[in-house]
Amino acid sequence: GRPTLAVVGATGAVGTVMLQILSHRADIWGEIRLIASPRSAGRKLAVRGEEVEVTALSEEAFDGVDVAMFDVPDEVAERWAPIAAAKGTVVVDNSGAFRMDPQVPLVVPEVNRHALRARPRGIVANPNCTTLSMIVALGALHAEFGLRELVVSSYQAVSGAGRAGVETLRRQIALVAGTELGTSPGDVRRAVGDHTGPFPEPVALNVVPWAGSPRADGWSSEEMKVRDESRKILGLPNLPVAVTCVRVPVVTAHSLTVHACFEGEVTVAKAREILATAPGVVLYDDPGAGEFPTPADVVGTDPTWVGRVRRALDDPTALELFVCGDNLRKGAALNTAQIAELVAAELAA
Ligand code: 11C
Repeated sequence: GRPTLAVVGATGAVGTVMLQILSHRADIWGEIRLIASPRSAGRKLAVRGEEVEVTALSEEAFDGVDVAMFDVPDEVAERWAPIAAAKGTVVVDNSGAFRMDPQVPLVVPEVNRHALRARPRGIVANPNCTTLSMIVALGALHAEFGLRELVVSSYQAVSGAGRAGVETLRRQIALVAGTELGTSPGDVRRAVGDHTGPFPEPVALNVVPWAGSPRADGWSSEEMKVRDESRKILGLPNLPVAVTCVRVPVVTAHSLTVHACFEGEVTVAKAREILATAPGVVLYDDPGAGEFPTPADVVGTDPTWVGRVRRALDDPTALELFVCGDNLRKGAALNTAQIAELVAAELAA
């Protein structure tokens, strides 16, 4: 029969998008079981046009499950993914718990699909949404030109921090709307008060150069993830990567500016040809006609959008790009679903 899929963390920001995606993609699954914390058990959620009751996370919840897509906090994944895997379920996990485990492949189907085959722990990891928002475009350029160094800055949407991130931005926008705030030091912070949610500073009328938690020497966890995960996905363990992660007042769709250095000289014409034909990438790049991707247009779409392709003025081996992708779709739920579908195809073969 057709494989059974479990969605673990079905009620979260990413889980909600997972259910939408499962309702729109080719219907390859038999049962789709929805699993969440005991707090959400008993709720009914729509998937494939049917109401499905949410089951509480437990060992028995994985009985007969072939593939499970996890979107839960790191510590929940750390505990429960091995339990599911021990029952024979292939786990596709979107937490940070296993991404850098050498026994766990970190997969982006358009870039390193081959890595999926070796999964001795029965777990496959899905990259962080910021890494995913640029890596499909970079993978295509790397395949042709050979990547040598990366310098990136992110412009991250608040939904990367989950429902709480979105609620925080909406509340702050309501507090500053129609005011003259943003004209003297600290006025936005005073208006927003304690309502900074998961962010260290106000995000409305502001940009915040911080995402995640502190790591050594002033780096953030999010910056380390972009560096470590890019290296692993591209198979370039020593790639020099400099990252600055910044939160911006956007609901959904992460953007990045990219300075990518290659092995030899590059041309914009060749780069455009690669990006225009790469699966999963849309080249939208005609600034003279006002055409470049922005989150307002990219949200809700599947591809990685690329614009502003230029050759560095001072280095004929380097390209500058602006990339933009929906952090909840390709950045999380869609890539997870793509991996789960590849696993299902393998199990059927
Ligand atoms: C954000 N990318 O935008 C983060 C959230 O490792 O999957 C996702 C954290 C992760 O805040």
